Amino acid sequence: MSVTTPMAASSPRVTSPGPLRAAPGDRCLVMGIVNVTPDSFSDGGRFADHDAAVEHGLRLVADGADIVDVGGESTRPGASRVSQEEEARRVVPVVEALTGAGAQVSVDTMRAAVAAAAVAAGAAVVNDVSGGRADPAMLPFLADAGVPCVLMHWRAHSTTMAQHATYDCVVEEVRSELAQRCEAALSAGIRQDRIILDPGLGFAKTIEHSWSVLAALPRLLTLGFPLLVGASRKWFLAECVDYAGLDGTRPEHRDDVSAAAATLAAAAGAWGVRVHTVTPAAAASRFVSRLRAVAPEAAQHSGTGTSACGLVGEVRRRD
Ligand code: PMM
Repeated sequence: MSVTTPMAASSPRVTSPGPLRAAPGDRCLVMGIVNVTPDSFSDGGRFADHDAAVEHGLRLVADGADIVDVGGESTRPGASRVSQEEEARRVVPVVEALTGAGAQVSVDTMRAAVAAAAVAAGAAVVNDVSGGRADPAMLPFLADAGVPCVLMHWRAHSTTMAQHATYDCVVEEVRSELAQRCEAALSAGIRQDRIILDPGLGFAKTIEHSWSVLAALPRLLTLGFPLLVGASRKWFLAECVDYAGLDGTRPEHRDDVSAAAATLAAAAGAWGVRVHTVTPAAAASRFVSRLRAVAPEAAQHSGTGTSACGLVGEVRRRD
């Protein structure tokens, strides 16, 4: 693959993309989740109704969310797709109401048409879990609209993604496939400073894969792009929840360990964390930011950003 100018793990944090309102002091941004779905793994059905979704989004902002991520299609393993019309019907009015109330909103969609409607309704970011792979119209739309976008590591739709959880070295393959998505985005005309990457924890990954990727965030940061990390309530965290009578099989019982993951991600230098319960992540973000103020290197990984499997691919920076 192509030449690179990788960001050294000890260099300054990659900052907020384009026109997005950064978290003050450039601390790790907290993205609160609003799933306007009947079937998401963690909160399916709770906010499927418009008013409940808007109320929840505003609650997340009051709790300290810097941005609210509104999605209308479940991506839990095995989930089937909803129609474009139904997805737009679920998300667009919620995006409109939340932006109207002053919230900064991202739209979680793999469809360019839904993204376009949400951006027209005020969304400031498009969060495409397929990294532009599910809909060929997505990258050209993003280039044209100029909105910041999250490109997540993704191999297949939810119905079949478990079959794609095969890697020789998960960290290097995720890194290389993210680099390829960056190349595709840049070739489509998306500005470099509009791109945010996400390793896609739990997507086409076994429990062990997700742990390995979470442990290697500094390596992924060497691609030189802001990184969003979505560990919140995911199944791979369940094994840590064996205390205080909590039940790890229940997603809402995974909030404490999700907060631990958010702290780790912020300390590694992630641009943002995507979470269901905002207050502990807001605290983690501020904690790491305060620590970084006295010792920038202490709050950031000081390793080399290399991994045992060696280098697979790089992104050509277009400065
Ligand atoms: N995870 C889910 C949905 N959207 N978007 C990004 N960028 N990263 C993620 O890890 C991610 C996502 C699935 O979790 P949910 O159903 O609880 O929202």
